[in-house]
Amino acid sequence: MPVDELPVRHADAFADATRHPFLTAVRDGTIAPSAFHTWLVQDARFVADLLRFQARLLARAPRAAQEVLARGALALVQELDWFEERAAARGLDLSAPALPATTAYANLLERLDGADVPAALTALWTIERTYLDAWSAALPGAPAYREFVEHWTAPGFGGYVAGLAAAADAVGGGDERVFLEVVAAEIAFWDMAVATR
Ligand code: MP5
Repeated sequence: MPVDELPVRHADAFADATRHPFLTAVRDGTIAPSAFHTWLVQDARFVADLLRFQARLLARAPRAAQEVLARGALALVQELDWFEERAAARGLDLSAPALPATTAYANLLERLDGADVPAALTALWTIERTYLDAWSAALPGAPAYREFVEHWTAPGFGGYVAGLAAAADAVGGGDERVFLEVVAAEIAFWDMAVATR
């Protein structure tokens, strides 16, 4: 099925990943700074893990998917710079150890390295689509966190997610099991940030 049907078909799970209390609190400015900092440090680790997954996917992707994946990989490299700047501005140590949800998500990505290309593209699209919708729910964002909300709600990001959808659909993506696994990992990631306040 087209990947865009997956969040419709699994609306409750998708809502849990995209309407999380973490995001409401970022919108309202009531997020505990320690919870936000936990998220930031762990998300920087996640992005490094995602870059590894995406580079491997690029290496085995069909010709038509190469450009969107290569552009996305460069965006991840630049995002790692951005995380380093944001962490430095807040005095955060990005070398802090991975928490269990981050490790579990990294393990899922490693497993998806071994999945077929349609499944892996569906996973990548799900990763990005959940972030697009999740941060959109936090708009406009409390001033202290606005740069993060703007980062994942910029028009260019929506265009990237649409490009990934086209790439996944072109190879017959839309694997429901993979979608639900990624959505569960996203929920656990938000839960982790809030739980470690
Ligand atoms: C993304 C992210 C989006 N940064 N963190 C999690 C836990 N899920 C999805 O990926 P990107 O590449 O930062 O847009």
